[in-house]
Amino acid sequence: MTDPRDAGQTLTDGQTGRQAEAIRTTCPYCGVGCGVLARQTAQGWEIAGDPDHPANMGRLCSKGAALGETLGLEGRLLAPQIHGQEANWDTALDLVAAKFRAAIDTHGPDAVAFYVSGQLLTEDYYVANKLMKGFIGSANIDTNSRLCMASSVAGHRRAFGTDTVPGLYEDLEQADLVVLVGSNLAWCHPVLFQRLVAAKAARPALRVVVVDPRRTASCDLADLHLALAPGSDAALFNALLVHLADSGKVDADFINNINGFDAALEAARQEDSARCNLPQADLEAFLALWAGTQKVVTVYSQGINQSASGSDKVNAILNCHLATGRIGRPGMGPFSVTGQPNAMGGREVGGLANMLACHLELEVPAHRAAVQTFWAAPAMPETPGLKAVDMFRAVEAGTIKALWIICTNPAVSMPDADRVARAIASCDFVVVSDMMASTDTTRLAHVLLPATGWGEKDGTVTNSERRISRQRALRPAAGQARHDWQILAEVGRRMGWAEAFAWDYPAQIFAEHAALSGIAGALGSDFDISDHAGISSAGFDALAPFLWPANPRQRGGRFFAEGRFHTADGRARMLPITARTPQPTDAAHPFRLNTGRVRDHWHTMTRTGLSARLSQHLAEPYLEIHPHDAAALGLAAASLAEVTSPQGRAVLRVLISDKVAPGHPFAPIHWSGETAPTGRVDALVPAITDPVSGQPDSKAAVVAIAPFPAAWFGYAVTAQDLRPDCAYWARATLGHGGWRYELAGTHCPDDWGREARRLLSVPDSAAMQAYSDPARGQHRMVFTETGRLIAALFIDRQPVAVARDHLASLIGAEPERDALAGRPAADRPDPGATVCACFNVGVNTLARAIAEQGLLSVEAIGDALKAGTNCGSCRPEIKALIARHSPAMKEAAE
Ligand SMILES: Nc1nc2c(c(=O)[nH]1)N[C@H]1C(S)=C(S)[C@@H](COP(=O)(O)OP(=O)(O)OC[C@H]3O[C@@H](n4cnc5c(=O)[nH]c(N)nc54)[C@H](O)[C@@H]3O)O[C@H]1N2
Ligand SMILES: Nc1nc2c(c(=O)[nH]1)N[C@H]1C(S)=C(S)[C@@H](COP(=O)(O)OP(=O)(O)OC[C@H]3O[C@@H](n4cnc5c(=O)[nH]c(N)nc54)[C@H](O)[C@@H]3O)O[C@H]1N2
Ligand code: SF4
Ligand SMILES: [Mo]
Repeated sequence: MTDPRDAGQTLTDGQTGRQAEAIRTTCPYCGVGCGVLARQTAQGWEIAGDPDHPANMGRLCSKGAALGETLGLEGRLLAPQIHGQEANWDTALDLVAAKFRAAIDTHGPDAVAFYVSGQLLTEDYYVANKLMKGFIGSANIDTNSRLCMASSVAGHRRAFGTDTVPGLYEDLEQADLVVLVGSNLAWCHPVLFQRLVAAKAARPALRVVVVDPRRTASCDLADLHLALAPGSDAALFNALLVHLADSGKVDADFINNINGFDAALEAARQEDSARCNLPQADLEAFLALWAGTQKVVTVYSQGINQSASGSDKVNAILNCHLATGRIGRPGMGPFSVTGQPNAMGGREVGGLANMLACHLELEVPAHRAAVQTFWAAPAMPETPGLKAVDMFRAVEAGTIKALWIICTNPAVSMPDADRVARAIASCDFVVVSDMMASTDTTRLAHVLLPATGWGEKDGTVTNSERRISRQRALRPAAGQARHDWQILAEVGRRMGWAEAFAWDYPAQIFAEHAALSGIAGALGSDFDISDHAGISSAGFDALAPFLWPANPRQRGGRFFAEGRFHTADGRARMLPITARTPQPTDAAHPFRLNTGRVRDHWHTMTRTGLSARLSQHLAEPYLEIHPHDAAALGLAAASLAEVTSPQGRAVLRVLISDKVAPGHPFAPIHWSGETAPTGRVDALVPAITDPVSGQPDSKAAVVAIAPFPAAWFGYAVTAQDLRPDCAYWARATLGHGGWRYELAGTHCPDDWGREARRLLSVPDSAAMQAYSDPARGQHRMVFTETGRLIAALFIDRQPVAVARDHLASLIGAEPERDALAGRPAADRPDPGATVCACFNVGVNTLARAIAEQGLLSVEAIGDALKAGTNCGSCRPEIKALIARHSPAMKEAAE
């Protein structure tokens, strides 16, 4: 194999003239797909945005910028394990092949399943799909994209005949109106959001509307925020369709290319937009703006997809773009933004249980035959396999005898997660491939296989605008880790299919996929990258980012402007949509729980959780709840709430905020058994799915909320990696080998000194300094060994008030006199929770700068403190702080 480093271009450091080699690669987090330059320095990997990558043109968000902090070996799975014991690769792979073979021979091919991920590279994904669908002969391969993109895929296929995203990122910049529906672009696609921010700054006439029941950071840019009733989006877009028809905005020429216009309009007329619960003036403003603006892009994401009627919501949006012909032209179109770095690539290789490779259809005999011939496959399934929720139900029922989970953490991220974890635990044979040793899912595996991670892998990913970019290895594999495609191919060979799985390099897999796409293109598929069918290893190493399609008929560009679609008659389909109400709340479960993401964490935090910077923005699982609800429930700010649903239970920190509507609190999805065992929100979420797409409704669990009966609250710092034995704990890394813990318990011990040693596993040899005020329930204990602080625990009857970062900074240090005071000396003020993760600027630092130095604009703060000047994701929060802390604003409010 050629050395991947050969692909790195030599770049000159403009400032110093120093020559250093940077490797061009792609960020492994969100679907924006930013280009990254990684350069090795004496201090470690220096990460920068690639100025030549068309997705980001040099920008990175906080997560991308912190990639260098996640490249250590901490927590990595470095060797295969069988039943928890280290094993060699041959033994582990032989066992996997034998167990899958035995299950298939005894119970048939549908007795096995793969559950994979939109974070796999296209080459990994292609091999998994080929092994299951072509050789094992079952379609039981599904992916976490079922929880993410399935409704968009279903909506696209119903409307266009294929799963095609028609537009490009530059459409957001060229539009006169951008509508963000169920998308918190500011936090979840930050670089694309920053492109929109820049476009609006350059051209203030560009209008932005946010449609989200929650007032998110994305609303900072919005001219109009429609805080509609949860789940009512289809009614909104039905109202829009009626308004478009009644105001003469239907494109009479374009609808000649569409079937179903009349029925769609008729259904829309039956709708009552009152269910959106919007102020009439706002609703009318939105309808008029959308109707009156030719160049409109409607961006949508999980607020649409993750719903029991997500596919219908997607089609309600597509209907409006089709009826007006506002699709596939500059500045116009519906735009489903993908979540994971390779959600799009997974759709291309056919990773969903109801698809074949290259956008071909499993249930179309000619498509099946073409793929079977190309693969020389012994057996191809004729019917779709089990979709994620059904797959784990089959595992629970015992009909799946062998399960292989790759690059995803379903024990945390699936709805009804406790039940899913139990199902996995009950399965006869479970293989998990992950880069990390200890996750809620790896804990349940019989065989654990170490996978290479970002920085070690070579292959391609496709971003939200259909751009295929290379991920390139920066360094050798950690320990004995192997690439996912290699592991899968090894098992394929051991199951008897040596020839079909004989690749040596990822370039060969990419070339095979590209060749198959040419055959698919001839059958009418939109996904045709046959330009690259003959690519060499060197060509693959040097491959520059490109848009698909890439074939002699079409290279890049948009789809559908000419009104030709991939259906049998070439026409698009508009669907009659009837809005459906989400699962109703009831007296026992009167709240509807919304769930989603925070700015600086990625999913179950196995990687972003390694970065102290990223862990300081929001360090704990929380429940964002409206002041009226909090008052009615007797929930104090910063106390803990116990949230229960028919499925399970969670304990979350109370964050009182009018950004959420009464009755509709929000909780983030990122915490797991590793970081906060009672903070797993998917324990609460029911497995209700969209009947068309099979995507779960992750945003509308019905729950009850009550104050958690805490007898004490605690804050601890320790040098050890612990799982404290108490009713509530959540932890975050301090980066320098220490951890901070938030704790709570329901019973007070007699002796806090002894209890502190037990909770924090403090050795008897450690000396304790303590302060106690039993009347107020306050106890402070600081433990030292050879004069250095190894642990500290602060206890209070109320949520603990302490300078958290100050205490954290003392780990490993010689404790100063003020360690017990819980706050730093006056000359070293506490920076507070991180707001700007790029430059590590805390909330207290910002508040002081605003109040004392009178810095009253985001720009002034940037000049003084650098905060907000890199990725820009924290600018909305800085703006809010200015509003809260500036003396002028305070006066105005008084
Ligand atoms: N920081 C960060 N970024 C990420 C990720 C991450 O983990 N962290 N994950 C990536 C992945 S895989 C994905 S899929 C994307 C997801 O990106 P987004 O979809 O933007 O993120 P979410 O926070 O899941 O949900 C979006 C919004 O939907 C709203 N919503 C809830 N119910 C409704 C409703 O009924 N109607 C409407 N209109 N809105 C509703 C929520 O209030 C929320 O603000 O993010 C990607 N980017
Ligand atoms: N309630 C609720 N639930 C949700 C959502 C929601 O909004 N609300 N969102 C859903 C969505 S959109 C998504 S995408 C899912 C995400 O949920 P998951 O996919 O479960 O989350 P991750 O933490 O990204 O899991 C990826 C795993 O793969 C490992 N890994 C990383 N790189 C590699 C690699 O190269 N190879 C291998 N083999 N392993 C690797 C990581 O260590 C980690 O354990 O969550 C879903 N669940
Ligand atoms: S926006 Fe951030 S997380 Fe997404 S690809 Fe770019 S740098 Fe990575
Ligand atoms: Mo996702």
